[in-house]
Amino acid sequence: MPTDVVVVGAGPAGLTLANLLQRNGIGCVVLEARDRSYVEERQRAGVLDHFGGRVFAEAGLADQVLAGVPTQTFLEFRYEGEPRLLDIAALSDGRGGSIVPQQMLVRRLLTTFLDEGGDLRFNAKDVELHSLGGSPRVTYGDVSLDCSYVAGCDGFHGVSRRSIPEDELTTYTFDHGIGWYTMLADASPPKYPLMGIGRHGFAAQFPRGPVASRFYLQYKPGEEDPRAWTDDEAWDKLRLRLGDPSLGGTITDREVVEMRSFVVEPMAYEKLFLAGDAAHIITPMGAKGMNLAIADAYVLAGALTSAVRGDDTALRAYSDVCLRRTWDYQEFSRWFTEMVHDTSGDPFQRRLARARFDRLFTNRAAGVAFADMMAGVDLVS
Ligand code: RFL
Repeated sequence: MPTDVVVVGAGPAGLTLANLLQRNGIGCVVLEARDRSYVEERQRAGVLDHFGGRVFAEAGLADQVLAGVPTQTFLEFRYEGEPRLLDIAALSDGRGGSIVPQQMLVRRLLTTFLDEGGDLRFNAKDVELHSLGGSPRVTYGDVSLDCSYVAGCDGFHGVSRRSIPEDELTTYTFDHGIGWYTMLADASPPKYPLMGIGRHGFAAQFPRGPVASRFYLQYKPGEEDPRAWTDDEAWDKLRLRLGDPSLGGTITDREVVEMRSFVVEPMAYEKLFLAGDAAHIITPMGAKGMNLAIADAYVLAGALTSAVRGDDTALRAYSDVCLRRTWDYQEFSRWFTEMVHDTSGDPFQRRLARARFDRLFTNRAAGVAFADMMAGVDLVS
């Protein structure tokens, strides 16, 4: 039996799309390369912005997805240890985000989709896309699925983007020249997402559920190797940069994060549409990676629904609409990165970054513009 849409990948993009299509009565099959426990346990992002929350509320999924999650109101910065609170909710007319660990969001979306009769196939190995310009067919193992459209939601390393002829795509990449080392720890979460800025380098502590925190430490690529740091050394750096001598706990996961950005244009080829990390990677500054994936899925769900019902106008505009938001967020993330990292070591640049930071607290319009980007932008309306 042919289906309307084959969704490749069951991360935030694929699962958001699948749930929205299912709610709209559009047939879809989700193919996921990994097993269920891997997908449900992969810990990454932690903030759902206000726009992302609205996507689920509009679809009638608020109870399933957002129940019991705390609202993000303040951001705390410590500049050379001195605390400054930015009231994101007040500066954005109450459009605060929610603290939602990515694995919790994924688990809830997955359960909702399956409980409502969704077709999700784990361990779908060696997915291949065929006849994208005609009647698309997706194969894995000895299974073959005919469909009208394919949604490539399989992340940066997935098969979807690689199925597009190279000369059809323009790729933009940017290396931010900074190293980030991230650790998950059994350590009480901070009251508010916390960032330390100063001459010793950037550090951050973000809540990841009631008893865990994700930490970030800036390092100098080429000069330092954080993988050689002992946990005690990492804690010393975190205590210094975050101005909190009481920090400590068991580190359960360590990872080097590539501080790079990537965008591919267009986000569509024939009947294949890319969403989320398959089309763009953004640095974690500003917490927009998962939110961009959800925003793409929201636009794509509406466009595919109209196309299946006979009007493909929105589908033809899909890539342009999503790229506008993508570049807007890339610019914000870069701007934020420059403000909180001492990348150049140049004293003049450091003073510029300080001026940019101070303006958020002394100039309401600057604070409002920042909070607006944190809340997420609905470029469609
Ligand atoms: P995902 O989450 O990578 O999901 C893709 C899914 O596709 C599957 N897959 C395939 N399935 C079938 N066939 C294939 N050939 C396949 N190849 C892959 C994979 O198994 C997977 O299940 O992409 P998606 O849905 O686009 O979601 C994107 C987000 O996951 C990502 O942007 C964020 O996690 C980025 N990110 C952060 N974003 C934020 O908004 N705030 C943060 O604080 C934040 N912190 C982070 C992050 C990413 C991190 N890492 C590890 C890259 C922290 C880290 C450490």
